[in-house]
Amino acid sequence: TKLLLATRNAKKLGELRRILAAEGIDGIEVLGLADVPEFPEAPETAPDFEGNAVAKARDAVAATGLPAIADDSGIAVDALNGMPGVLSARWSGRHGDDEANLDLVLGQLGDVPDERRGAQFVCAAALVLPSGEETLVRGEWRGTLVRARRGTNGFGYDPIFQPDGESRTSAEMDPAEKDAVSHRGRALRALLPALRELAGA
Ligand code: ITT
Repeated sequence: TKLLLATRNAKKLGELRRILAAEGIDGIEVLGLADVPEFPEAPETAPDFEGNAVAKARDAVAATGLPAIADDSGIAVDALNGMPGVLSARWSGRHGDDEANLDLVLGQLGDVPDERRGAQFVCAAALVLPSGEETLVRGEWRGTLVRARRGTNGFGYDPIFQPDGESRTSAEMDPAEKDAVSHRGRALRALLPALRELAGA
């Protein structure tokens, strides 16, 4: 069985592949968008992560005929009323410019005190099958935003996100450590029953 990971974000694709590989689902060949003919990018217009994840996965299935997983994710900052949220990838106005997006959030937070620097990563993941069957899951990861970048692992907002109970940022954690507790790891592991069913089908 083939399974398409429908993301144009290379770092996100890497994490999705790694998380699935760690779970060792036999009988599923995992593909990225580079392995299928090009198709236009679905506009992300839903007000929530779930709506965007389902829309991206449905588009990928419609374009390729393959089962697909899409992930819509981002960081919701308490002191910014949950923003940038679904706009995390393009908060600065430049889609995928992690540095500019992170700088803008840090600037907007200013010197808000530590106790009001709470934030959570959110990942909605949708598995859509050519039959139309859909499974939608969500993972969250709470922490606080530190004042200056630390670490070089991960991507996006990882250098300023310090998970609750951690003294390191998620960019200072080993990839496998991040996957074990991250929003994306949690969401993908919630898809495992549906994926095992797909593998056995
Ligand atoms: P696709 O829609 O093609 O998958 P995208 O990068 O546009 O790629 P999203 O709209 O879901 O994807 O935006 C996700 C953004 O949220 C991402 O660009 C990061 O800025 C942030 N983000 C999500 N997960 C993250 C993580 O694990 N660590 C750091 N930042 C993360």
